Amino acid sequence: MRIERLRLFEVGLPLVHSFQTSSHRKSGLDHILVEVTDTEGRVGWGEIASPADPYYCSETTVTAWHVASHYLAPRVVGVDWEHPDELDAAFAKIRGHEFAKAGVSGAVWDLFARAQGLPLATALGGTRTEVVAGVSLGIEPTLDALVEQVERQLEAGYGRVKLKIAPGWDVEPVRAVRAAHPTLDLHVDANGAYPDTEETAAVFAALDKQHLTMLEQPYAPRDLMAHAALQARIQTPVCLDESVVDLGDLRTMIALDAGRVLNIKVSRMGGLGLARKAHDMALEAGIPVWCGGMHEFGVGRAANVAISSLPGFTLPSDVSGSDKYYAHDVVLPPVSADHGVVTVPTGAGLGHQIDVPWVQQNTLRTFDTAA
Ligand code: OSB
Ligand code: MG
Repeated sequence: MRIERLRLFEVGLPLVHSFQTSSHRKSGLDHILVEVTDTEGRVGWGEIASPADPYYCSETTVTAWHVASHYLAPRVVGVDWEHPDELDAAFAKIRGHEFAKAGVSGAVWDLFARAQGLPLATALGGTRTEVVAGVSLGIEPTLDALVEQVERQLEAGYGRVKLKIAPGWDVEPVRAVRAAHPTLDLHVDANGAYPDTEETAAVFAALDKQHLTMLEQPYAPRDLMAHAALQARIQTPVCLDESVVDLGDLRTMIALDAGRVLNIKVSRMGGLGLARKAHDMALEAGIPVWCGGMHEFGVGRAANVAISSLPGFTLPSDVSGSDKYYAHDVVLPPVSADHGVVTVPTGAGLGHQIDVPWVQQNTLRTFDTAA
């Protein structure tokens, strides 16, 4: 196949409920949509879900735009290829910038699946027809507001809740939610906000008594040793997110027993093909995985649903319905969860149409290149 044209659209959408993590608060997001067109006029879409600021990872919307337009587009447009995995090899020459790579290769995967008339999930080797979704709740101003958010999500039918924690907002909120819901599938995510000290060890020892499904990314991303030492001390499985950006990191995690659960984010791993390889390696090592989210618009969200259909994704994924974050998403129909379950689409590619007028109406800038 050969791609003849690649376009980028930086699109801004407001969030229905502002979201606070250990590092910052957001009330709207700008993501970059990628459209590729092949020589036969077939189209594929991907999403670069990079945060605007370098707090989750070192990428930003600005660096992703730069890398996608200057370094990735020239490796895609006018090049003959048989399978999207070939792109990962071409992109490997560029260090890092996983979010930018994931968005561009995601568009190529969508095109590849559509060209074969296959759902993206099937093209990836997915076997599930349904994916169980969980919700991720940000830091709220008060304990009451948090407990109310949890109630609201349980009423919406979700069965797994993840709470963002940060120093000063950890044991108390978890105890409050746990007291209200003794059997809830509950887990916490620190986004690497804790220094590795005796004081924080006491926090994790207290959380270890709360029957959490997992404790996600307590320490700084590169500190695999601190995670391994913690995992040896607590019963709760440690889950790694920011620490694992390539297969080498995953190998280190397994060798050190630095965690017993893996959060696979398509964006963080550099794309669907690499996410699938991480899934295969984790499955082989007996590590259960789930798909994490980056508040994706519908394009990235549909790709997350597709990868979550692979057999090793045995834990609920962050693929809640579009409506949890956006009043009007960029895909039709929007991604929807029914009682916390998302049906894997059976249409070709992502299985959703792009709402092009809505994309254009919310576009902040574009880039266009042709062979
Ligand atoms: O660590 O999972 C994370 C959002 C921004 C940055 C980091 C994370 C998140 C989420 C999003 O938790 C969850 C979702 O998209 O549903
Ligand atoms: Mg996380």
